[in-house]
Amino acid sequence: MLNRRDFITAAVGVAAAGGLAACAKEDDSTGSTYGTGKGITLGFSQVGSESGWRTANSLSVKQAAKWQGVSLKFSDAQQKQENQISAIRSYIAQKVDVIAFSPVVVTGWDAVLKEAKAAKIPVVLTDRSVETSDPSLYVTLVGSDFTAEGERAAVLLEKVLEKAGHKGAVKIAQLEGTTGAAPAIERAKGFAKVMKAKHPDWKIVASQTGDFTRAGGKQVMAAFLQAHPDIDVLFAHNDDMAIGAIQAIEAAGKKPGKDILIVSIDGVRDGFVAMSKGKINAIAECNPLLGPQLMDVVKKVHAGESVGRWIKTKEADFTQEQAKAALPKRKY
Ligand code: GYE
Repeated sequence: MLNRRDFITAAVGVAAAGGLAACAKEDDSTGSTYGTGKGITLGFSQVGSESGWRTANSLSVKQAAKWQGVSLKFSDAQQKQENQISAIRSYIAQKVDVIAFSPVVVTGWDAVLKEAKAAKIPVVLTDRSVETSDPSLYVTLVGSDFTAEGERAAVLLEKVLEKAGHKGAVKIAQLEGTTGAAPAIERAKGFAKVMKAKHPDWKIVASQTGDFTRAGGKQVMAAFLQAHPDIDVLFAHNDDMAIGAIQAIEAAGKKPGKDILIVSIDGVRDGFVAMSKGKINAIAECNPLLGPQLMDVVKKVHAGESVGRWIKTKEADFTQEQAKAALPKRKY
């Protein structure tokens, strides 16, 4: 049986898929009605430009705002919380109608969110969540279930190990996302949950942040390989870190996807390319195309309509065979 939240999630997923189809037909359309956001000013504070996922996400937000006629004030915080806090403060000072932001880390937002509340400006979280003692400080979160993504990555690893004919203990290196960020915390948690429940013979022998970047992934993986030359598996919290790690693995004279099996999360184009070359073994998708859903929520919130507390994104899993077939149609 579908509960109400599942039903909404499924409906949103279908709507999002429909949006992509419309996008292909109508060029810059995002699947929502043209111009229906006119008169709304949205202040949006983006995390940064750390990954392929983020590039696709920023573009999706900008295109959806343009299509729906929402006047968008956009700023890039370069992965620094203090930059996001000053961007939000400046949106409050400019009296925007709605504020949306993708919080770089989960903690430390209460003060600025209270300022927004005092100014009666609703706040919508997008992509990442926050930890707060007062849930009334934000209206809703539009984004993925990161714990589920971590669990899906572990289930994909089961299949990858089986296909590779790996027997016995599994030594895993984990490249974590930005320390304190919701996707880093929750993806690690989901993966560990499956490990604990089903795989006493899997062991995380090294785990460190690569800050969701290629450079970080490359540098940390090089250090992992020095300290643990017998690593069997890399679990990377995003494709960009996996791609950086692939360079370090090759530089160490090993074959990524064979000597070291790799599972990551996101499903950006370069991740798909690496997968179709056999260098990444499987990817749990995290959909960055949140713009149309975000604008729909912004319009509702502005109109005083109620929205659910968490509007989830629908995602898929991909193996190497599926990557080859999906690559030509990949949008980001
Ligand atoms: O997986 C990663 C990005 O918050 C879901 O942030 C996002 C993550 C994404 O840097 O590539």
